[in-house]
Amino acid sequence: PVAAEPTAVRANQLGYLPDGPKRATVVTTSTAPFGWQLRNAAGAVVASGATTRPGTDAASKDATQLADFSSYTGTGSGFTLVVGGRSSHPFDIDAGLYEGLRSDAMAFFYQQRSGIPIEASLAGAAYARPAGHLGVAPNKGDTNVPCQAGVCDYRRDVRGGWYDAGDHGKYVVNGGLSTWLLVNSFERAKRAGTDGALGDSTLRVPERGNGVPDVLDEARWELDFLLRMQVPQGRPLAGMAFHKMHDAQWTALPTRPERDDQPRELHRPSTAATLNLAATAAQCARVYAPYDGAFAARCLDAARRAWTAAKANPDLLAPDSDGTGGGAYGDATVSDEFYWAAAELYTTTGETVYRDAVTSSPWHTSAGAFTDGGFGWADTAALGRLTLAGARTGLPAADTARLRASVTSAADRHLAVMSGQGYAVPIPASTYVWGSNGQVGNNAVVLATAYALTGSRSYRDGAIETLDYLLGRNTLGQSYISGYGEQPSRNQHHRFWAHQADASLPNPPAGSLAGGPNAGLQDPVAQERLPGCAPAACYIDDIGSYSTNEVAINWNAPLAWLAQFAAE
Ligand code: 9MR
Repeated sequence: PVAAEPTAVRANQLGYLPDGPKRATVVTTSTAPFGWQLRNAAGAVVASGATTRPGTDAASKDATQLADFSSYTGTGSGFTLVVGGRSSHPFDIDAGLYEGLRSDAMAFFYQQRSGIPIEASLAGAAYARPAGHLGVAPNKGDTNVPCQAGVCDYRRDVRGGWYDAGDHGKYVVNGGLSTWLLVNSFERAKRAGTDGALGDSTLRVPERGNGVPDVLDEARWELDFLLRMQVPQGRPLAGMAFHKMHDAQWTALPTRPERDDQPRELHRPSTAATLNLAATAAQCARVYAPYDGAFAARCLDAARRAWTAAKANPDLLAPDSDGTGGGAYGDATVSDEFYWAAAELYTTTGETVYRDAVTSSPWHTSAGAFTDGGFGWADTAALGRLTLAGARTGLPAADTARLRASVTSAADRHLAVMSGQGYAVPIPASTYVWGSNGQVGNNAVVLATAYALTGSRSYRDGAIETLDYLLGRNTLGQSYISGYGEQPSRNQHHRFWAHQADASLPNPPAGSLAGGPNAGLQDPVAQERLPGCAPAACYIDDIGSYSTNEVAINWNAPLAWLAQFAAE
């Protein structure tokens, strides 16, 4: 019998780092090894070897083999990997490979800003737009927002922040998680002594040149919004955070932010949002202290008040049913948010009350703090672990050692999941949920944190290899990051970057990560176009497929974190 020739060679379409892992996936039903050749732009073979590890990839159902050319350390552009007459897309091998993505993945946040004009000089002419939601007609504004009926009898100024995703909602739990990731990326880099690359005037933000690291300027835009979402002193439920604010009804697509005419409403406070604010504001107090003491003090005060309010109101759960005009972000379990908030408050203050809350939490010792599917806006215990494991706290040395071991054993699990698959994805086949690319990124953050804690090369390689998946080494040959690779996502679901719906509008800017394959098929386009898909193939680059192809701050945040790590 004739061995089945490969049908595809899937590689990172952007490329590889000279000192990083370099692997590609060969799609073939043959179990016999093939020779592979790495060719330079002139077509000359610069390295060669044989494929290994025939098997079936559970998430895509593809029969695959592996080509590993990690030992090649030359640099250049226009390389291809050729296997049995099939060629990969061309790619670079370059130490500066991730510089552009580092910048673009962060610029996504500037472009998602509400309440400020997006400047052509920073974003490019196609992406410039007037400020959204400042009370200029037809906007109803975010400056004087009423509550939903029965929630409160006053109005709040909740301007600013980032739009969550393709919609114009602003949700505290998701905003907090995303802010935490950006600030954490800076805290990690600072500890590693590589924060200069995130310093002042390194990003395209309007605050560049103000003496504050630009990543902290960007995160502050959201922190200021999150602080505004706290119920003020003297009101019922003072110190709690409103769960979210968004349009009364879903707007059509496209709708430019400044043309949204829906009423905006505050939804009732929740324990989850309050603890999320407590955690993020406590992290703010710690990290911003060297740059802006007054702001750090404001953050700490807000964090303490949020903690106290959540302790007094531990069961104000956000329901899954509140999804008209905006996402629900429902969460029935908040013990993990209590743990995360306590961990941040303890790390920042060292105070006994927070230490006791940490050590008495079931999440302090639970084996379930890290999961294969990864942390997320509803599952935050891992964030507390990551903070405590990386910090110098007053916890007993044995306790800190145990926390660190929990991070490395989670990272070991992710590595095992990767090596059990054809495409080295750090999530199992059963966890291709809404936003799976964000989960891939979050698990890569755990891997990179394990590297920071141990210096062990396998964790660094694992974190970097996850970028291969996001940049095209997958069953669809799809780069999920706009502007990067030969077959990038172009039509992510967004109300302004909506070229597919209105040719006068732009496509998403470079560096925007699509939500990714979602086996749940939770939108009409996915349901019509993707029936019977294997989990990793449940993706379509169509603006209507919001459950596979939206963008979101909590997905671009781990991408920005990771691109920064890889750029170092
Ligand atoms: O990321 C959210 C995902 O975990 C949920 O399953 C999904 C359905 O509730 O909502 C996702 O978040 C969306 C939010 O509700 C509204 N803004 C867009 C978000 C990304 O699709």
